[in-house]
Formats: sequence, structure tokens, C-alpha cells
Amino acid sequence: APVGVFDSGIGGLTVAREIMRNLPSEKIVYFGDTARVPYGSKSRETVIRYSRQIIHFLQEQKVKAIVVACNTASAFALDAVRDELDIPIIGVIESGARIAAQETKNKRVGIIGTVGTVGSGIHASYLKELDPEITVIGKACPLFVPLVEEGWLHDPVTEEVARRYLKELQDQEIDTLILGCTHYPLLRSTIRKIMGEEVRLVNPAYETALELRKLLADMGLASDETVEEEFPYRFYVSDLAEKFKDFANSILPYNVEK
Ligand code: DGN
Repeated sequence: APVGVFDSGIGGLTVAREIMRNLPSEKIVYFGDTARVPYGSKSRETVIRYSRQIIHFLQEQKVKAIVVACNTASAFALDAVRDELDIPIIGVIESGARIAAQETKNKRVGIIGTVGTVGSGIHASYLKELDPEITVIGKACPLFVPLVEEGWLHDPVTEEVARRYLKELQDQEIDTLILGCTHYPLLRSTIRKIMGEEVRLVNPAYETALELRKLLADMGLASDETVEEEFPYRFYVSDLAEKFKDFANSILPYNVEK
């Protein structure tokens, strides 16, 4: 059976990409809610309702586990839906927080994400549970998502916007920064340039893929055959399939044809 992955739109492909790289035997059904993106500026209730609908769809596709690839949906909906399901479901917040707690030496961790994710304070609660001495400094960077979707990954305008947002964090002496939004790993080099080499950047997409691998192995759900189908990944979107396809082809190591 495939793994179900969903996101508010195209950003979750950064998570799907890490699953493809690190769990090459797993099939994936991906759902991107491109008709209703962004989730980052919506209320908790709305994000939970959308997430429930998508989970229902993925269950109809007979997935064996679900990855909530969207940080905002993980922040708002994961706890609400976990108990309603009889298959495992993981989000992108816990794994990122866990690695950040392990990595930080001075116990000052930054988190950047959407208004919803940063406002939820969920990273701070996980991190403080793991280590009460950790101080968490959050900063919402809402303009990053449209800049990435415009394809301006290495652009002076994006760098200028990033400098403005990250200025606050530069004064906070953080040694670890969580890229708490699906799109941000694509801005990694710009963020690194501004924050400097000393600040460890945590990519929750990668950490979540590793967590999924462990979860599937522990539950005896891992697929041990090499995927035989020519294209083991299926993508569904609620709108603008062409735009999705273009973005997918720009970041995935495969050609998505239809
Ligand atoms: N996928 C969302 C997230 O990771 O928070 C970003 C896009 C959005 O819905 N604003």
C-alpha cells in the first residue's frame, strides 16, 4: 500500500521529495489542496475541517500511513485527527523540534513559519517538553511562500525580504533555526547566507522522512520490494494541475507527466 502525503498546495512536495530520496521502496499518493491554499492565514477550525476531508480521501486510496506535510496543518489539526484514525499519522513539527533540541548548544532555538504555525506556539511547547531550559524565538515570514511559488529562489528581492524578517532573529543569538514551513527549505541558501554558517538549519522535511522510515519499520509496514511500477507516485490537486506539475518538475528528480 502507498503512503499518503498531503499539504495545502505544492509546498509539501519538499517532504514528498525527501520520502522519495530516503525511502525509495515506498509508493506515494500526494494530495495538494491548491484550491484552498494558503492554510497559513486560516483559523484552526478551518484547517482541521480541510484536513479531515483530505484524510478521508487518502483513506479511500487505501494508504497505510499518512504524513501531514504541511506545517500549518500539523500545528492545528494533527492532535485533533490522530485519535480518529486506525492508521499511523505523523506531522512535520515533532521531528523538527526533536532534532533542534538535540542540536542546540546554547539552548536558543529560532522557528520561522506561517502566521498560523508561529502563532500556535506548538514548537515552543514541544521543545520545552523536551528540555525546559530551551528558549524559543518565533518569527512569521508570510511573504516567503509567494516568493518561492513565483520561482524567485535566488533573487535580490527575496534576499532583501529575508534580511528584513531575519533581522530580529540575528539579534537573538540563536544557534539553531527550524525551517517550519514547507517552502523554506527551497530558500535554504539565502537563509544560510543571512544567518551565517554557525546557525544550524533544521529541515523538518528530511527529519520527517527519517521518522516515517522508522515508524514503518517498527510497525512492520515498510515495503521491502523495489517499486516495480514505472512511476510509483500519484498526485492529486484540487485546482491548477498545470501549475502544480510545473513546480513538481522543477523540484522533483522525476518528470511528472499528467
Ligand atoms: N504548506 C504550508 C506550511 O507548511 O505551513 C505553507 C503554505 C500555506 O498554506 N500558507
